[in-house]
Amino acid sequence: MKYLVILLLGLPIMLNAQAPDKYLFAGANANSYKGDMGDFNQWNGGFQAGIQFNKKKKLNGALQLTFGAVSDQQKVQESAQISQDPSPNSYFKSNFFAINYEVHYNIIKTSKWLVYISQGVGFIRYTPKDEFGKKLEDQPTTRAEQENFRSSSFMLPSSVGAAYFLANEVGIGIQTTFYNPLTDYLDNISELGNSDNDNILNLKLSLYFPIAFANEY
Ligand SMILES: [Ca+2]
Ligand SMILES: [Ca+2]
Repeated sequence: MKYLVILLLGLPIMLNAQAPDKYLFAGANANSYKGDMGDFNQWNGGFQAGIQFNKKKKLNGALQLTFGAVSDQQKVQESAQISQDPSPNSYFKSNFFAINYEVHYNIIKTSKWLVYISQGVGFIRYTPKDEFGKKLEDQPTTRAEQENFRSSSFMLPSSVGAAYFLANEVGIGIQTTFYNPLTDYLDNISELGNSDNDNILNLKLSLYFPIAFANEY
């Protein structure tokens, strides 16, 4: 009888000690661009939310939505070169929306700490605009003749991240990601620029909340 009482008293603690199968996460991010106009010169904020799966020890999936923006401008000297026709835009700002799935490989996973690297696949939708807020897509003189683009692309985001969990299973995490979009048009410039694709560096801070209700049924 004594052992049964101990077992019954101990059971809820043992159940609680098990890490949640899933977390909901949400937070803020900062984004910088590398491309035909420059390398990581400006930062723009955004926010993200998603679901982090947590069941396996080594490999966990995550699904996330991100809103953000990237921008850059040519230095005055560079844009003051002899005007040519067509001439590429000297400024852009692209608001973007991205959805991606990623697989995390956990380097460290304890009840308190999580350190991982991840590779994902996703989709990004972006809208490059000039300094007056007008869409560059609608301004053909900023690109080579007959050069058009789609304002959406696949991406292959690569990340490294870490999270710390409190006793109540709420966590705080940071993640650094290169989006690796399969496009050169985040800045509206491709043929009049260099041959590399554009990229986005995304730094994010998220709070994690256990999704517990799934286990109660
Ligand atoms: Ca570009
Ligand atoms: Ca390029």
